[in-house]
Amino acid sequence: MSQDFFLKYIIVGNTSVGKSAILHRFIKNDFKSDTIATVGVDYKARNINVEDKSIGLMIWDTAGMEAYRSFTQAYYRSSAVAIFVYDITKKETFTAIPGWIQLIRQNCPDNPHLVTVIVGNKSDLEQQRAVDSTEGDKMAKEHKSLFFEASAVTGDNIDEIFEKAAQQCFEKYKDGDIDITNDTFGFLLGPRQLEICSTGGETSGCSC
Ligand SMILES: Nc1nc2c(ncn2[C@@H]2O[C@H](COP(=O)(O)OP(=O)(O)OP(=O)(O)O)[C@@H](O)[C@H]2O)c(=O)[nH]1
Ligand SMILES: [Mg+2]
Repeated sequence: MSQDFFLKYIIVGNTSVGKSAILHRFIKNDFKSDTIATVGVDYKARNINVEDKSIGLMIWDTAGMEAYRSFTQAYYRSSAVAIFVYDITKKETFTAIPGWIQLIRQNCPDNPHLVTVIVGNKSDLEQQRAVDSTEGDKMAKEHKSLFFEASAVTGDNIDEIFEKAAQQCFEKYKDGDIDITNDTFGFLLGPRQLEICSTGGETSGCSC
């Protein structure tokens, strides 16, 4: 399949909040209960459609374990979207989110248009809930982030996390906020758009 655009996503948050399970659900529409902690980083890709465009999502899943922190930071740069995950049953994973946001912003200083999403995962464990959804919503508003409660087990809201973020990126692009020639925005032209640009055809939304 030929994409119009590529977007770079990064997923961060404390260990065991379910980052890899969320990505596995998004890519395979499946849940694996026997996952092991991510070592360093993992990478996966999937195409989605936004309006009439085909967008290739390039998604980096990082290890939450402190020991890998200096290694994973190298992957934060040039992201279009940062997804911050906490576990609704573990308060400390939620209070850690502002620190994660600060860390990502420090590493993407040249991208004021970074799209951020806060995700409260494990919404299937309602009986063990330790973070109210209104707290998550409030934090997201404070950080101008999208907010979802989701579950990698049931699949609830998983596609929405990735799709809404892509839609927001595309809106910024259409508004002229994204310089496509500057890779710090995490937004690249795909083969289909490159072809259109080079043949001088329809250039709607194209900045070349
Ligand atoms: N009940 C429930 N368990 C989940 C969910 N998502 C993940 N888990 C479980 O939580 C544990 C940790 O999941 P991972 O996806 O490995 O967590 P991670 O955030 O990638 O952890 P690191 O790679 O160490 O940073 C595993 O036992 C998963 O089966 C969910 O939505 N609901
Ligand atoms: Mg992981």
